[in-house]
Amino acid sequence: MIKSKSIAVVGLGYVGLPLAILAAKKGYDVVGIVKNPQKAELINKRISPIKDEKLQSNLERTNLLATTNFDVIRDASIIIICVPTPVFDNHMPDLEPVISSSTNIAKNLQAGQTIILESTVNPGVCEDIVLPLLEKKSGLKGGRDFHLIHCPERINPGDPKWNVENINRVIGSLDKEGLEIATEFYKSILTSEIKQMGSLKEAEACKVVENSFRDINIAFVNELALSFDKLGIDVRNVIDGAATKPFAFMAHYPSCGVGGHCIPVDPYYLIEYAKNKGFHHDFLSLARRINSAMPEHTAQLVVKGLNDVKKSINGSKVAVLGLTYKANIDDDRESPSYEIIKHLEEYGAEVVTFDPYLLKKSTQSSLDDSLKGVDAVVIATNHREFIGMSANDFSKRGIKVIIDGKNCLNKSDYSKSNIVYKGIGR
Ligand code: SAJ
Repeated sequence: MIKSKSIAVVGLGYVGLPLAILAAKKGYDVVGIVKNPQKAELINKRISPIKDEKLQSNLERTNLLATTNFDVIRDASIIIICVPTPVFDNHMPDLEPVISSSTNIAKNLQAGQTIILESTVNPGVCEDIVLPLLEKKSGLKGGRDFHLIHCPERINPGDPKWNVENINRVIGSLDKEGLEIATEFYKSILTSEIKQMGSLKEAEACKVVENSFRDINIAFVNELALSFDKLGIDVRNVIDGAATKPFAFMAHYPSCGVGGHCIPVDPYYLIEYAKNKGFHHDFLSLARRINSAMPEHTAQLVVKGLNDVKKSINGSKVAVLGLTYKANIDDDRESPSYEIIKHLEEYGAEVVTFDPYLLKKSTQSSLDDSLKGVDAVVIATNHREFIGMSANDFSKRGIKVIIDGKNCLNKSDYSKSNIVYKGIGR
């Protein structure tokens, strides 16, 4: 049984804030712990640090409090860790946020409390890293004095259908009572299904498997795109054709790269952990190599496109439209756009950028300004503001080359114009 209605959420980002607000809406007394005092102040003033209308309106209607002080967890019956788990440049998992949160929690841990880790980690992190930290710093015994749970987050930024309340969840636990407590908690705030896993490791493995599945499927169609470019076949049409098969096919689409804090990151958690245990994930590693090479492939398409109109990339001006990693959101973590820009500048191009969801990082303040005097345009993110752009929108500005990094433009409109159009595999 849950001991009281008081909950603490460590980390109020894309994962923690929606969860904290939902628990508060469902009648829990929720306190959020953040590193940044300005962020705490914003939330306490009922201002969401994440641009999301629903989140903002829900925050205004709850009693969620934010603080930078870990002492508050002493009064919580359930403490949920929702901190980021990035990877270093060498693709090794960076567990520092999980380790420092666990250490701060351990200093305040009370007998009878339940700790839930929602952050994405490789199998083994809960038992081999978090549990020893909690026990050592608190002097308490996991499974006896406190419960340790893993319930991997499945937040999907910007998704109009799936949200923190209706996405099914899996739960793994160190002990049976903990599993029941966590199940009771999630059932009290979610409308979705809750699946109890056989162990912490099984729950940890679910998340990295889900996202590795997506990464390899994207790599599959990215390789098809490179092949079909040579074969003169439109890969997008073929995928749409294959997708008419009502079973045993799941459409994924090639693009200029795989960004975000999940898909390009999570496979490395499994790759590195398995490597330490003596198994090499050749297939997952190959998928990562294919997807990581797409930004350079896209930059090469710009070179070829300019070459088709007898221009050199060196000294040309190129507009990269879109800096975020996916459409209609303001998140640019691991965005392929930055890799594309890096390659173009290495080739000697002058690059200007515009992203209506990330004006502060754009070099130009408007779409019109970003297209002035450019020789080529790369659509790097399929924002709603870009996908309807016609060939005339570009040709009237004297732009001769369009690289459609998300295959989101109407290709037939361009093939009738004197613009060189190149998509990814089409
Ligand atoms: N991408 C492709 N081709 C595709 C799908 C995606 O190139 O067919 C690219 C996107 O452009 C983006 C990256 O991959 O750069 C990631 O896209 P994503 O749609 O997977 O978006 P994410 O990173 O927000 O992934 C989340 C994940 N959710 C969780 O981890 C809880 C993922 O598991 C979901 O499958 C995904 O949302 C989703 O389906 O939208």
